[in-house]
Amino acid sequence: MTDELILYYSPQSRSLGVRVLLEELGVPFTPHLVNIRTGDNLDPAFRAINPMGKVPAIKHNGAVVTEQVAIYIYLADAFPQAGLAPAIGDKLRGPYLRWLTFYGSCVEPAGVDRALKREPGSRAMSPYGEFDAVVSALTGQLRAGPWMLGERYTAVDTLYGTALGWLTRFGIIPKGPEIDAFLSRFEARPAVQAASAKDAAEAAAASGS
Ligand SMILES: N[C@@H](CCC(=O)N[C@@H](CS)C(=O)NCC(=O)O)C(=O)O
Repeated sequence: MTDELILYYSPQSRSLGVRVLLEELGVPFTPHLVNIRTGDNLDPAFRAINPMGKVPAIKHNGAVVTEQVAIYIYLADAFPQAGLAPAIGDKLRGPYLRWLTFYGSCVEPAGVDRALKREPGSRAMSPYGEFDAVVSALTGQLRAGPWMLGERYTAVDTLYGTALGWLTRFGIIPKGPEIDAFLSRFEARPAVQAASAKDAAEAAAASGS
């Protein structure tokens, strides 16, 4: 059976990371534009794919996967030949899942609270504890380098590379030597450059410029 893979995306959004991942995996896919700036994501047709009305989403051989972290885990496992997911039994599998999940359960909530100037509440009640602890955990993990899990580039790096790109660009997470060095390495990757160029071209086309 030939794989059928559809990426529901909007340019200049969290969809970019999944595009980079697909480029790294070398997997052909059909891009399906869901322009969040014109509200396509709230149409019933897209809500049938993702009731949350959020991109990115994928459909692979009929199975829908939503939520960035689930999409990264799913795709890197589905296309193992690229070596972006440590296999079950590999000693990196635990750290791999840990840092992927840490993004969704700690980094994004901390970043969004900070961007919206929302108080996180008490340390014990907040899912991420304290903003500074999140940044310091990340920085500590990047210190040894070159990648999040050390020598091996994995889907964790695709996630953090794209996310730290926008989180630092918007001044939400402060840059520092570790994050700077990581982003320079990440942005030099051919897959990142190719996916970013396509994303920029699609953003221009979607805005009619
Ligand atoms: N929890 C979702 C968040 C995705 C998300 O917030 N996507 C934004 C684009 S960056 C979106 O679809 N926004 C449009 C809207 O909610 O109207 C995930 O991790 O995939």
